[in-house]
Amino acid sequence: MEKTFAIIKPDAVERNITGKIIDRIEAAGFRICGIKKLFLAKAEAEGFYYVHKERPFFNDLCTFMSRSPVVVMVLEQENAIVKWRELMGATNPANAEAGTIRKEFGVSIEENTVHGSDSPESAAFEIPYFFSQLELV
Ligand code: 3AN
Repeated sequence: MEKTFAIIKPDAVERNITGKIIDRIEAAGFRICGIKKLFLAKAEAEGFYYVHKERPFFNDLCTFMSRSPVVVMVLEQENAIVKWRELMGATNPANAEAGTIRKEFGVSIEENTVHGSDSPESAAFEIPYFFSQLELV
């Protein structure tokens, strides 16, 4: 069993579609090990996205992620990292495949509704950024 990290981003929480996205996650066979809603301070968003700190969109991305609350989750199943990336779809919703969450709900390349770890190394950083062992059941 593999764990991955997911965020339902501000654009989706603002539109009240959190439940629709969680429904898709559970229907795809993921077990939700941990879930919480929180308000990211901008500095916390910057820490989370530090790998992108040299990218031109870094400041706008961190401003967006701290605009309103997010829902963070740890998801588990076999090959969870790849399977969650497949269910999310491509970074740019315009290029995402039909049936993916970003195709259905994404607003733009920045406001693309969900985040998912892109590798085991990313998951190993991202999960403990938000969850302690005791919060994962
Ligand atoms: P993904 O979320 O698909 O792994 P990354 O890791 O390349 O994509 O980018 C992290 C986040 O940065 C994306 N989810 C998106 O919100 C934002 N982003 C990526 N590329 C751009 C871009 N060209 N312009 C604006 N925002 C971007």
